[in-house]
Amino acid sequence: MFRYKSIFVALGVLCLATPTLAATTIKVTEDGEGGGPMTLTVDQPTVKAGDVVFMVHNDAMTEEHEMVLVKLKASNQQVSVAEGKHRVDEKQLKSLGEVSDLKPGADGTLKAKLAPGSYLLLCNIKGHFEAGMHAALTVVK
Ligand SMILES: [Cu+2]
Repeated sequence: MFRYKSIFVALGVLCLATPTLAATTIKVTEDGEGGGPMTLTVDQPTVKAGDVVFMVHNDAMTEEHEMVLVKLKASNQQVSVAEGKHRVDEKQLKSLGEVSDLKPGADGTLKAKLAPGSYLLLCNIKGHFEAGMHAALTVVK
């Protein structure tokens, strides 16, 4: 009987440990100074559905950045800046969280549970989306 009990305990530990082990880490690098081109890049454009940790690094020298995670309705959904505002209207989008006010050289993390679909990462500080700060992320089963 003792042997069976040990197996059940071992299974229980495995089940508890699995979610942490399954989390996918996505490295996001942001760069660019005011008035120049800016970038937001991901180290993998396609990941499996489930727990994801975004590790965001601001590689700029003087510019503050942020990262907003948005779920798109479809892969071809057009996202653009509101006319005259130089920012994306976040009310029109489904935001799943963000890393905000990331100082030059700083790091931030965002955890999310992602279902299969199309996502967009963007920096919505005034003018930054237009300067190039957006990247697509595809989540598959
Ligand atoms: Cu930015």
